[in-house]
Amino acid sequence: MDDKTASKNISSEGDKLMEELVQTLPQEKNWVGYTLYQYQGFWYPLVAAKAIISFQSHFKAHDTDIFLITTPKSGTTWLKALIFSIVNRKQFPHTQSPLLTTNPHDLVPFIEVSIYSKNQTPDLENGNFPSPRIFATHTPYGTLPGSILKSNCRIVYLCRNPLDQFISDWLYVVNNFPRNEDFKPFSMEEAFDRFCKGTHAFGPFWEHVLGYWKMSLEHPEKVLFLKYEDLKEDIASNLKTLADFLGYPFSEEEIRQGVVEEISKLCSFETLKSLEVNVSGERPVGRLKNSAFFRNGKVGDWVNFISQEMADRMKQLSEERYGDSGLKFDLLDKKA
Ligand code: PAP
Repeated sequence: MDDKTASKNISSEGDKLMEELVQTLPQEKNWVGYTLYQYQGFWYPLVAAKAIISFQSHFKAHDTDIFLITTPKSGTTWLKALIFSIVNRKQFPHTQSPLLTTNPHDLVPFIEVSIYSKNQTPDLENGNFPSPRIFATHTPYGTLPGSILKSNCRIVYLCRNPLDQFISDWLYVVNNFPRNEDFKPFSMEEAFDRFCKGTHAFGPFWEHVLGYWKMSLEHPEKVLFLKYEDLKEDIASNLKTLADFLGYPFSEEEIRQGVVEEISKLCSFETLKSLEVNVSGERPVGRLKNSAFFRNGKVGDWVNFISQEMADRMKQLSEERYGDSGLKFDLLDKKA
């Protein structure tokens, strides 16, 4: 047997063992009937479960790595664009930015979608990823590989109020993914109930957010905790905070020249949504349109979908779960 065939056999043996392992995990259905698997307290679609177990077992962090970690639908696409622009601004002035022709997900890869989905031990060294390596993931804090926690790499965490996140995720799933034909899909109310109980992809929401919130308080030099609503309210000052945290601060000269405003504008919802690549482009796998990542980008859109009764339930849950942790989301009443 030659080396190539041997390594192929080892890798398919590894895949078989991984599949067997995942099938022993607790299972639930997602909103359109696909199976979610529970690993270390959180629920994942099959591909993500396998990828995250491989990531946790094999990933070796560099001190210069940047991890962009989010709850789904909290503005990952936006943050990918912002971080890419901050780090690469000397190489690509805003008029020549790759963002003008490339979707942010193709510039900053997802650990669970692009890196570990096909290969349990991808080669992330040897110049395959220029330094600093920038990766995105929805992995919860307690499941991160030990080498990320031990290294000096930086983590930027982004989350969003749970009502807007739920609506964004619900619409993304029902509008973009084929239904499992043997399954009667959940109504929005049933899906909401599951979200509140924590059985949704990368849930429970509460524990995901709390894990990174606590780490950002204990290790502010390692974890920067951001909220979508705060970025929306004041992108310029958050962009400066982000650049300082990552070790790429804006100079006085850059600030005078308006570089912060240029990056804010380039990465804004309005600019990215209207670029040709994001209007008509598609993801490399799964026939998902790039436009699926740009819906309306507003704070408080939940009022158009969710009853006051459901919102009250979420508010009460937030108070119970976050207690005196200092973490709070402003969930205004519908009439406000
Ligand atoms: P992902 O977790 O699947 O990667 P993610 O990018 O986190 O998705 O979330 C998409 C949400 O961010 C969408 O919210 P909406 O459904 O409430 O509209 C999307 O519109 C919003 N979004 C995408 N890009 C931007 C941006 N540049 N500025 C503000 N919001 C954005």
